Amino acid sequence: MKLLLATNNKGKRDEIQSLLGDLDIELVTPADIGLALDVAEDGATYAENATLKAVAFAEASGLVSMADDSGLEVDALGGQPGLHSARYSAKPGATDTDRRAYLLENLRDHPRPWPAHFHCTVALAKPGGKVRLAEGNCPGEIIPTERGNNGFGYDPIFLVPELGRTMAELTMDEKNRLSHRARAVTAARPLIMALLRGK
Ligand code: ITT
Repeated sequence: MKLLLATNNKGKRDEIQSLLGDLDIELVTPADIGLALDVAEDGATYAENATLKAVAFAEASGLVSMADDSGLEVDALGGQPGLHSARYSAKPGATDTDRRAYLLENLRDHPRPWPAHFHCTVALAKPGGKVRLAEGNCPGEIIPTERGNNGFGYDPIFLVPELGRTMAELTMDEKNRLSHRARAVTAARPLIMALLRGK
């Protein structure tokens, strides 16, 4: 039984591989099967974008595929960058570092604290079949100075209040105990097994 991890983001892929590593299935990446696919994420919701990615990868590979659409929602910015988290920047070719700097620039005139949460929706698609969804959230707070070198994206400026550490100061195992992605993928586990068993 094979599950294709339908993402081009290495940070996400590593986390999902660790979260599902104990299941009795083979996790394959697009690179493993020589598949390069860049899906236009023009849906209006996380669920729509996750579905677009999962279906495109499932149809291109013939494998049951799992995609993740996720984002950071900052209260003071009315939920931005949200769906646009991966592309949130004023300049083309921006890196994760540029996007964190841009977010902090936009927050500068707002009084602290800056509550925020990460959201993740995962979509599971079987070629020619129906799509199943699961979701997870993780609350926290944006801080003005980067801390930690682990993780990816906005992790260095996302504080997990109960631990007093940023996501980038957590090991992957620690992040995988509480993150939005961990919650969504954990909720998806029975759906994955049912789909792979043809149910
Ligand atoms: P794929 O579409 O190929 O999966 P992507 O990075 O484009 O990769 P998204 O469209 O779902 O994925 O964008 C999610 C963005 O939200 C991601 O690039 C980060 O900037 C941010 N993000 C999501 N989860 C995160 C996490 O766990 N830690 C830090 N930032 C995260």
